[in-house]
Amino acid sequence: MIELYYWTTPNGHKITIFLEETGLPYQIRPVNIGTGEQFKPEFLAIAPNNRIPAIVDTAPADGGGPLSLFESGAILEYLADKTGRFLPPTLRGRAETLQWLYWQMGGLGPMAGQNHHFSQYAPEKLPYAIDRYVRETGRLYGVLNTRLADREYIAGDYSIADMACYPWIVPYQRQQQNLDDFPHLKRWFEQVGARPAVQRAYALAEQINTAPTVNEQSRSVLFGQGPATGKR
Ligand SMILES: N[C@@H](CCC(=O)N[C@@H](CS)C(=O)NCC(=O)O)C(=O)O
Repeated sequence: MIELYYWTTPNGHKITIFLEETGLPYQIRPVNIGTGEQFKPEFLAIAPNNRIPAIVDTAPADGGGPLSLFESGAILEYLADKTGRFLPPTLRGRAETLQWLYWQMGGLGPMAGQNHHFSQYAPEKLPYAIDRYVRETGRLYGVLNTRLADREYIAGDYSIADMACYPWIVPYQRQQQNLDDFPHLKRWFEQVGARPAVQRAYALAEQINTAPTVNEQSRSVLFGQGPATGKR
């Protein structure tokens, strides 16, 4: 059984997509990051970075005790190894897939996240910051568009690289991007979005939370963090 510590955000959706695709049994443990549940000691014991997603695998392959993990890329890689799905077993296939997974983790996710922050949430509209992250998001969309020009999925067959990138393209309008400027990316986006497992993952999110996570109350919880945050 996989216990998934989850909230309804792009990094959370990556893991529900994987779990829905594979049918691996899982239970959701909602962590409302807007009300500060990411600072509860029991969550910090699993996820010391006070961020979702995190998992506990109650039956790891080595037969040992429960194994906990945070960081969505590490979780996807672990679950792919556990199930033997969505990460090719070959040396080159694995390297290529992980390369794009970490491109998402180090590039698309953080840059689109800053784009959301400065465009939507920052109390001051700072033109330099907005321009910087909207442009960088656009550059990364361009990289993905070029990559998808001559292939169906990001790295060989549909893989954890696609599952990591897709939820970060879903909010493309909030990121001030026009998918018509990226036709190969648009084709891939529609193809991935039509997968039944992806649709189940997003439908599940609607059952767990329909309110925006960032509002007046949650603003200080999410954006007021500093060195003392999460100290135990
Ligand atoms: N690199 C991390 C990022 C996780 C992350 O930023 N999670 C956000 C939601 S998408 C979160 O939990 N935020 C809570 C907070 O800011 O306190 C991962 O991919 O798992």
